[in-house]
Amino acid sequence: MASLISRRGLLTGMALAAPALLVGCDRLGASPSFRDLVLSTGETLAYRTHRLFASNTLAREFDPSQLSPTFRTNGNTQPRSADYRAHQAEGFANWRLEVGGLVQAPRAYSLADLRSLPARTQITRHDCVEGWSAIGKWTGVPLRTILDTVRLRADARFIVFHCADDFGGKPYYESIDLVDAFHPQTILAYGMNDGNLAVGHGAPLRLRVERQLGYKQAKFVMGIEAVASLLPIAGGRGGFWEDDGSYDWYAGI
Ligand SMILES: Nc1nc2c(c(=O)[nH]1)N[C@H]1C(S)=C(S)[C@@H](COP(=O)(O)O)O[C@H]1N2
Ligand SMILES: [Mo]
Repeated sequence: MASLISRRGLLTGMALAAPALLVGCDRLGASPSFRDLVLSTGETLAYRTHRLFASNTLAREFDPSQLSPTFRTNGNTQPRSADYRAHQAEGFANWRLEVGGLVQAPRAYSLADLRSLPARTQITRHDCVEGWSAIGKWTGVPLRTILDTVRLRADARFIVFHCADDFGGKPYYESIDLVDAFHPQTILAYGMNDGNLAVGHGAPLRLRVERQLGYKQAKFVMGIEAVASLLPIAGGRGGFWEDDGSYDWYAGI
């Protein structure tokens, strides 16, 4: 959390101090309503700054020699739902990724379907707010390939990832905006470090959204939903930790 705060402090300082950014600053609402903006979902200063100045940048990719010797697991490592465990026992042969919501052609994908689509592999650094990082190699389907197939409706603004696990009965979920959803490095990963994605790391499928922090990298993804607003979902803040009040919805790095 400390790094998040200092990062926000840095961005705030930058935006307020640099004359070149004053126009952006106005647009960001450095005014009496600034506090409201910062506190409302999706309107943090970091989010606005990223979207104004760096929406298409790529996250750094690394060389295979830089892979971390061990990549720890974090958060839930074994969903306890009977449904998930049944799929796990079958090696996910009958598991399906459900893609729906505000799309014109909802559909379900088996793991074989996903593996048959053009894949992307990337070596990136995962940064957890709890203060650790690891470099891993991820292989999967670009999310935009899926979204181009199901065709978003014009009113879709966010993509929500519904996960198989829960904390105290509250399902884990996450969400991103369409800039990140169509970003070339945003993939649905079924492979890690040249092997199958292990259960501890989110099998059969996890999100990699490489310009954001660890908690956005949803594991055990069962469904993807296009929505117009995050407010009607669970606690209305766009993710499990966001609803909990622990972390911000936008975790750009
Ligand atoms: N479904 C689900 N996704 C999750 C979590 C979780 O508990 N459940 N933890 C998050 C956090 S805080 C981190 S740092 C990463 C950990 O991924 P890893 O277990 O592959 O290291 O997954 C993220 N995605
Ligand atoms: Mo994390």
